[in-house]
Amino acid sequence: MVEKAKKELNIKDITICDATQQMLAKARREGVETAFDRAANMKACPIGADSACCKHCAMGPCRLNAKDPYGKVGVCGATIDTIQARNFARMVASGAAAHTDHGMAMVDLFREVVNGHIKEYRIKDVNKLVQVAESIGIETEDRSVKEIATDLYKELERTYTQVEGEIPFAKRVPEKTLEVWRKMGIVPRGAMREIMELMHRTHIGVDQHYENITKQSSRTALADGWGGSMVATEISDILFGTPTPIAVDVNMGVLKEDQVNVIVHGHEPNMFESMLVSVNEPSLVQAAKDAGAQGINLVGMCCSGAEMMSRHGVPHAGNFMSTEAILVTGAVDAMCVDIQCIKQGLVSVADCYKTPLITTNTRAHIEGATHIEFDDHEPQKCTDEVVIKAIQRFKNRTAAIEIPDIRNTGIHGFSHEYINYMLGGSFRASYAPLNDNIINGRIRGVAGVVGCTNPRIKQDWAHVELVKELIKKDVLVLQTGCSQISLAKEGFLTPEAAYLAGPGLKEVCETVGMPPVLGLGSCVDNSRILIAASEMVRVGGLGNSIADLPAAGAAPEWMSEKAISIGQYFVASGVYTVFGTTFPIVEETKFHKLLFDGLEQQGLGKWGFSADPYEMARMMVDHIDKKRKALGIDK
Ligand code: CUV
Ligand code: SF4
Repeated sequence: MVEKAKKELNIKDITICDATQQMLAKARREGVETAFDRAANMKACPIGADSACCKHCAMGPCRLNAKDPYGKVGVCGATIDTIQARNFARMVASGAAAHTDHGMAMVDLFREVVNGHIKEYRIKDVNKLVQVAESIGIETEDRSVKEIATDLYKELERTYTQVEGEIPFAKRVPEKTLEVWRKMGIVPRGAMREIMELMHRTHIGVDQHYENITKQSSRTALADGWGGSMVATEISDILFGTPTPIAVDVNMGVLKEDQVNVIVHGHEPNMFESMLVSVNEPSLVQAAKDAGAQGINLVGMCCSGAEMMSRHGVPHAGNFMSTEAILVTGAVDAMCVDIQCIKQGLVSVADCYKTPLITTNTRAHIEGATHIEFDDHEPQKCTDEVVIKAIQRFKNRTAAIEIPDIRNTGIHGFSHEYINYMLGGSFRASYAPLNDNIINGRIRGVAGVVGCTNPRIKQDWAHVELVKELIKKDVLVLQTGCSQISLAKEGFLTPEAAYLAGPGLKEVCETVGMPPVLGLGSCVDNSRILIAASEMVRVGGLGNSIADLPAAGAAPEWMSEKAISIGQYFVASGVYTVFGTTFPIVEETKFHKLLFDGLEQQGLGKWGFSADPYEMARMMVDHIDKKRKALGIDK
C-alpha cells in the first residue's frame, strides 16, 4: 500500500505572524514537524466536533447523528441534550480545575511566605494586600502585615475547600448579579466541592437534564472566575507586585544570538520569578561570559510570559502556536516549562535543535523531557540548574541559527487598579470617567478579547481582524493571554495605534495617552476584567448588574478547556460571549438554545458563535448597542 501523501499547506495560509512563517519555512527545509503540519494531516472528528458522542461508560461509546439529533439516543437512553451538556460540563470542570489548582498553588506559596517558611519570596505589594483584605471584610486598621496576611490566606483558602456557604470574592459581585445567582442556586461554595459535584453529576445515570447540568456548569465556572483565577491574580500581585504600564518588546526578535537564551513557557509565575533571580546571579552571568556569551537573556512565552511582561517588563517571544516555531531558530538554549498549554510535540522539536526542554512541575512531566523539580522552599535550586544547562548548550551550539529580526514594542500591564488611576487621576478615583465616556458615547462599550491561538484557523488573524473592527466602532478592547500577544505583534498596544480607532475612542486615547487596546496579562487575569466590570456597575449610570453593561467578550481562536470555563463564567456573570473557530454543539438542539438564548432569559449572559471575525464584531457591537438602548444612552 502506498502511504497517502502528507498534505502540505501554504505557510502564508496558516499564520499571519511573520516570525512564525519564517521559522515554519526553516522547519520545512530542515524536515521538522510542528502542530501546524499535524493539524493539516489530522482531520478533526466530525462527531466529536459537534459533541454528538459520549464515552462516559462501557455500554458505549455512543455516537448520535448531528444531522438528525433526536433520531437516536445512547444505549442508556441519554439524549443529544444530555450528552452535549455533560461533555460541555466536563470541559468546564477540567478548565476550572486548571485555574483553581493554579490559584491554590499561589495560596500555598503565600501561606508559606506569611508563616516564614519561605524566605526567597516576600509580600511586595502591601497596598494591594490591604485592599484585597478590605474587599472581603478583613479588618486592617492598626494591624500588622503579618496579621492581615494570615487572615487573608485563611479566608482565601475557603475559595477551594469550603463545603457550605459562598466563596469570599462573592462579596465583590454586584448586588443584583449576586441576587440572580442566589435565586438560581449557583453561588459557588468551594471549587473542590463544585468540581467534584460536576464530575459526579456527569457520571452515567446521574444528572440527565441538560438545564440542571448546565446550572452546575455555571456554578463551577464561577468558582473559577470569581474564585481560583481571581485568587491567583490577587495573590500574585501581592507577592510579586501589581502591574503598571510598561514598554516591552514582543516577538521572536527578542532572542539574542550572542547571549544565552532562556525561555520560560507556562502559567504559574513563581518559577519564572525565581528564574529572573537566577539569570541575574553574578556567578551564573560570569559563567555565561566564560562560555563566550554576552550575557543571559530571559524571555517569556504564553501566559506566565504575559504576567512577567506586565510586572517586570520581561520580553515576550510569542503565543501558543509559536512555541514550537521558536525552537526552530536554533537560538534557544533552554526552554523551561511548568503547567498548561505545553505541547508534547515540543519534545521532538527541541530534540532536533539540541535544546534542553525542562519540565519543573510535579503535576506536569513530559516523556522525553528532562525533569528538574521546582520547590518553592528552594526555588533557585531548580532555576540555577536550568541556567547552567542553558549555558552548556550555548557552549556547544551546533544548530544553524536564524532569528527573525522582528520586535514590536508596546505598552502592557494595565491592571484594573491602574485603569482606575489612569482615567481618574488617583487611586482613590474610580471608573467614573470611563462610565462618563461611555454615557456620552465617546466610548461605545467595552469588549474583552482573549484566549488561545489554534492551528484550525490562521494564527492571530481572527484576533487582529476582530479587534480592528471593534476599535473602529469606538469599542475599548481589554485583552489577556495569547490574544494580547497577537495584537501586540501587530502594533496595537501603543498609544500611536489610536489613529486606528473610531473618532470617539481616538479622542479618549489621545487625551489620556493610552492605547485603544489595553493588555491586562494572562488568562487568570481575566478576573481583572470581572473586577473592572463590577467597578463600572458600582460607580453607577450603567445599570445595576454586569448584564446591563454595554460590554461583550470573545475568544476568536480558542482551543483549551480552560477557555470554555472562562467563557461560561463570563456568560454566568452576565456577559455576551462570542467564540470563534468551532463550538462543540449541535445547532438547534435544546441545549444549544439554552446556551445561546435561554441563559440570558434567566438573567445571565449568553453564548454566541461565528467563525468569521467580521461577523463576530457585528454581533458584539449590536449587543453593545442593544444594552445602550436599554440604558437610554443610545443618543
Ligand atoms: Ni492561559 S489557555 S493557549 S497559554 S490563552 Fe494561550 Fe494562555 Fe489559551 Fe493557553
Ligand atoms: Fe452511551 Fe449512555 Fe454510556 Fe454515554 S453513558 S456511553 S450515552 S450508554
